[in-house]
Amino acid sequence: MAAKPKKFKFLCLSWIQITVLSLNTFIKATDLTWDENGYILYCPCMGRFGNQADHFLGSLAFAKMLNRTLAVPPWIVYRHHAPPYTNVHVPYSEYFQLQPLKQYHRVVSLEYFMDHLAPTHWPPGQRVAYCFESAIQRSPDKKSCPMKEGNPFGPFWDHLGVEFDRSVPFGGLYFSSYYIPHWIKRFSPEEHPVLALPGAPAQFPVMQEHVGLQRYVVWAETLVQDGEKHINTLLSRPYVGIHLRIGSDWKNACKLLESGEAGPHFMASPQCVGYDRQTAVPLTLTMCLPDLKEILRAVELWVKKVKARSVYIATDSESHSSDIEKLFKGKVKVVSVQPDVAQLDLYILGQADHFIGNCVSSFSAFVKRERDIHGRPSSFFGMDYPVKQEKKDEL
Ligand code: GFB
Repeated sequence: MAAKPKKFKFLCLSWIQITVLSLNTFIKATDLTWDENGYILYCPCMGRFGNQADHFLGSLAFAKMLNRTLAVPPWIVYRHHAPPYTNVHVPYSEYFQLQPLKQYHRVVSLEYFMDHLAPTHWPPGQRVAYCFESAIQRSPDKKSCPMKEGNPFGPFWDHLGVEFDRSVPFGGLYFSSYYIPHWIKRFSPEEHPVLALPGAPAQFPVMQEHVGLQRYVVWAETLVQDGEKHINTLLSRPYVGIHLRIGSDWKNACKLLESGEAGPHFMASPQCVGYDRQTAVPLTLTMCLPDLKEILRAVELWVKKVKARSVYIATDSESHSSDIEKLFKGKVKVVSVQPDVAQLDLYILGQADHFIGNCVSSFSAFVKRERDIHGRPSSFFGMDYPVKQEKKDEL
């Protein structure tokens, strides 16, 4: 066969190079592709991790209902009692994987949005804030959304380098599915491509139909490794994991129950008393703030039931580990790590053979949801058998 002329070889090579080059540009371009359906940005400005997680599930559902991409915010961690003595903004992907969320809906991390999309599509000068009219009334100038008033609002947007140029108030709209057509009519993506909100577009606690979205919240590999290392080295299975929410802020919160100011639905309590207000069982003070007697009772019950060889205690204050050790006369190993990163406690509780949580705490609620997804049993202090929730379809 005759050898191919040099010119032909050169042409072939150039064609391959051009194809590779344009393929590269294409891949980069899709990475950076702007979603014409618009975006939702929000500050997870209410409460600590458990509260923020509840809000995150609702916000994810809201973004899907509006068919806008959710810019997943970092977690706000309040490190005021330990270095760096300030708010820390932890990227979502440090605790959880971003990819599994995409099975449910389109997401980008807020950091990615700011670095790669905002410079072109949401540049300084065009940054509009959206908030309830009532919020505007609370702002110092009574004209703009109080996006950066106080902590954690100011530090959050400062961390992202965002100043707002204009405000658009809204009234008569809420974040439930009923209002979706109104949202779409009022805020088209053409005119309002980026809806930046001062708080999560969601209810607290998470609505029953969004509880199942927890399945898309999948631990980051490094956290899994760390958690598994702790479980394998410190605990013997079966183990019972318990969450003691008994610190001073919690004692104050539970006082509202004593005074009768709170009904059965108080913070995260629908998770155990039932979501339906008509049929919800009463919420007792013991369920909110178990005393040592109740803690020992419940631990003894479940250790016996599951024939546990160890107990893992996660706590926001004292662990009561010596009381629990005494209860089992040293025959059951009792462990409390009190880690610097609270998520390690959440992981270890999530993996326990049985979990005893605090019904009112959203920190416990995170664990309960994750365990439900994987069919692992949970109970609560003051309630050994939580009310069976009617299964609701998520979107
Ligand atoms: O998670 P969270 O919203 O649950 O807030 P609640 C409680 C925070 O306290 C957690 C720490 O995010 C942790 O930082 N914490 C509580 C724990 N229990 C533990 C534990 O067992 N281990 C570790 N490592 N840390 C709400 C708050 O808390 O309670 C609100 O979000 C408010 O801001 C309200 O304070 C009264 O729903 O329990």
